[in-house]
Amino acid sequence: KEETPTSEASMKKAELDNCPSVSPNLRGQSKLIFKPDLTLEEVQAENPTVYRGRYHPEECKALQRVAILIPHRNREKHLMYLLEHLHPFLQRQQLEYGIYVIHQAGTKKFNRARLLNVGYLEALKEENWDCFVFHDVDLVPENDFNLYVCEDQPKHLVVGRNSTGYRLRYRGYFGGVTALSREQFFKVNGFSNNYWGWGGEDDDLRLRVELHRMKISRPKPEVGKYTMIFHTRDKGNEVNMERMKLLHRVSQVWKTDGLTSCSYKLLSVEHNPLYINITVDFWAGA
Ligand code: UDH
Repeated sequence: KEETPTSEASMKKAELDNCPSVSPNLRGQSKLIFKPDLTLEEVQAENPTVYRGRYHPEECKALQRVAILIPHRNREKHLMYLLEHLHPFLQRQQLEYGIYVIHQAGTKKFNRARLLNVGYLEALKEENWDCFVFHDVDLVPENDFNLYVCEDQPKHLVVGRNSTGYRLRYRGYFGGVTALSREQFFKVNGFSNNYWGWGGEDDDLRLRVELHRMKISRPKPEVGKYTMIFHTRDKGNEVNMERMKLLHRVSQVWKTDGLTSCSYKLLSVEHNPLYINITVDFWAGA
């Protein structure tokens, strides 16, 4: 009987024992330093085991395959600092992961939620990821016990950030960094595609989750700590005045507005050493 050809790498992976549920390499809270003259080449040199934006531990079989999705436009410096910290952070957690940056081209208002839907759909074309972490570019985790894995309920990972005295912004806040399994995100039909500019799309996702009788979990406050890299409001991301109106309609529209109706023009998919860059454009009227 003929054997199915298997690559050497996947055979090696199959022979490994599972990684422990909590990695022995975690360090806990750390003081973050942002060197003003850091370059992407330096970050690359510090991460020789990351290949085309992806990594898997050599010592054991990761418990989950996690795709990190970062919505992006014109924040290169923030992206560099996030990559600098996130790669070693995820490696200490012994995860198999890929970092996807979904870049919005053009001058249309920024649409964070639609970019994240694109990230989910495109990332699944190259790997059947178990878990998706939706990650703002300016939030850097301080404590590696904040595990970037999915659980039986959706997770909100940013309990507090330095800029708000490490307190939750408001009750029910579900923005910044969240983790949903492939199935959880699929079940709620992803994000709405209709939030242009700043605000509302994260509350919309919370409502979708609640409509499906799921319950958001959070790490302990001392673990869910982030440093926000300071910035002012971006051009093209002005406050969305429609957001309250949209939020009132979630229960009527979630089925038809989301992953199932996400339209975009894919301009490129590039496998850079430290991340996969997906560039899209949302045309007028879309
Ligand atoms: N983003 C970009 N480019 C943009 C807009 C947004 O990359 O032009 C992404 C980025 O990942 C960012 C996320 O979308 O982290 C969320 O946008 P944001 O950082 O603007 O949202 P946040 O709530 O800040 O963090 C709002 C404006 C802060 C003004 C502060 C004045 N006191």
